[in-house]
Amino acid sequence: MSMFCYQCQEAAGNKGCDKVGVCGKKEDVANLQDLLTYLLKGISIWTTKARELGVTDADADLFVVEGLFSTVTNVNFDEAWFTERIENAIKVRGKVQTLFTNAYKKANGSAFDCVVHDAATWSGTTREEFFDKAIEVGVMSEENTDIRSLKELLIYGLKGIAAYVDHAHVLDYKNEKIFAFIGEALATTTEADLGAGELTGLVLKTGEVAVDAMELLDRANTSTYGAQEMTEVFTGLIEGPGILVSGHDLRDIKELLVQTEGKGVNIYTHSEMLPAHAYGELKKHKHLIGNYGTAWYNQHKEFDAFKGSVLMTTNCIKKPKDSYAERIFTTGLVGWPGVAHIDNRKEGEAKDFTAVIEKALELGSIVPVEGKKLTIGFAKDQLMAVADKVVEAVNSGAIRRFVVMGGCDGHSKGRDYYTELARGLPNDTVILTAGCAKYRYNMLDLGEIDGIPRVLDAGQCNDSYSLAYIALKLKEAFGLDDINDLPISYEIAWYEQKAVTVLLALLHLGVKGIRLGPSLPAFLSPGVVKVLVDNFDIKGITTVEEALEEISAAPGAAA
Ligand code: FSO
Ligand code: SF4
Repeated sequence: MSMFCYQCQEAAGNKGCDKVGVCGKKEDVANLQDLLTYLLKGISIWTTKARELGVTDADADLFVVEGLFSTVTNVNFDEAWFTERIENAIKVRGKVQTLFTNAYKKANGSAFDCVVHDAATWSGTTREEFFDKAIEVGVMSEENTDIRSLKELLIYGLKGIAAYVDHAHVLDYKNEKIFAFIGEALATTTEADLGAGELTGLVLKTGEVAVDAMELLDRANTSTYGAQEMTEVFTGLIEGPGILVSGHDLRDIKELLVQTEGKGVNIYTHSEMLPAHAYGELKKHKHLIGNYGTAWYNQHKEFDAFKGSVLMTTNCIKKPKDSYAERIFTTGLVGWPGVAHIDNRKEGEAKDFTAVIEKALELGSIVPVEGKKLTIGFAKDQLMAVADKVVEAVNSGAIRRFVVMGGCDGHSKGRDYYTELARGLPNDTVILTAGCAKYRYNMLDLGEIDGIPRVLDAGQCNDSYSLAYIALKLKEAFGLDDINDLPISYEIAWYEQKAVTVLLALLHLGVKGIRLGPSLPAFLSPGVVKVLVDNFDIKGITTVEEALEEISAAPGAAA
């Protein structure tokens, strides 16, 4: 076996990719990602020890967060990038180690001489050394299947948290407690004889911290760009040069909007960038024209057909086709070998998107396409603004049940389930959604109930906080003691690790009976699945008919 990865829903054979990733991740990159993760654990051993003595290193904390985010599915495929990160990880780790040992000496009057885990000390310089070590420390190095499963579940939950924290950090919002938890959890995975009980506790705690991370990001986004408002978005293309922006980073699109002001270049959102249209500070730019395309997995077809520049701000990037390889750009932690990359911003400055803009101008007008209208903007603030109306509709029986259909989209044929489910849901149900999963049904024209759209779109997967927030507010409004007494069914579609984080957040909030699809994660061992079923009644999807029957038979609020 030359690599092993089973972190996403498209893992080969729903077991794991062991030659090349279904996502396009090559053996070398997969192994370097494993080694980077190992070194992030090593850095975390020292940052955690240093914290116990009251010493922190903000650069090291951010390095860990960025490192985790970079290994999320479909973020970065660049071997050179990971090689450099590994070299830097060794340097960062050395710096934190010194920070700790100095603090230790000061506190204790003697030098620190305890034995530490290999992750905290191992070093290498050559390509061979990196790959030999990567093979030794990869996912399969843990032999106990249940422990491996719990460790990976924990690490994937942390990867999602890291993505949220990194987005918030870009907007200058931070939370020391979250950094401390990420470090402590990563360091704990290196402990010998770590039991299933302790790991399960950490996994559940990850759900709690995930809620904090989502709250932090929500605060960062809404404080910077205003609360999301109900907004109609055009789904076509108009005459003139254009740039299509995908991914999740709002600061990137804001800076691009500012830099294209008055230049005759129109900006369009793709996939998870759709909610940008709902923020006052973004939608005020009149050349933010509309949303084009669907979810990430259709990008070959859609980027091919869109004849302007394309900017990927985060996941999910696929191997660019030759037809648009010269007009696609990456930025932030995203990378694909050979694709032009827009550098990070320098302290106090915006990123420089000149290359993306010049390419769009050089390409000239894109081909206009007719579009429809999508209504978005139902994150927590907009939902709270219509809360009275919603409660009234529930009390009158006009809305009988909500179905949370959040998460991701992907290639799997089984995802048609979500289209058919949405189409078949009774007319007195409302879908609450976030993430790119919505592209399976957001163009179905499902209508309204008393003026409330039947698809309430809270935004990106990163905005799932709004879904949890609304559930808790409804529980309060209806005077319920248990979140499971709410008239809500959960149909979560997962693909990558942020969805794992959202799932853990829902479990932390006490939500039971979640249906997870289109397949259960390959990284969950039968033993861990049993724990989830016994404690949280988690289930996989079966047929649309069965789900519809269950949802129709479930009690409404007025019952
Ligand atoms: Fe989708 Fe990709 Fe947002 Fe994910 S674009 S799949 S959960 O990275 O991030 O929902
Ligand atoms: Fe396979 Fe998914 Fe890992 Fe890519 S991220 S290598 S598709 S399991």
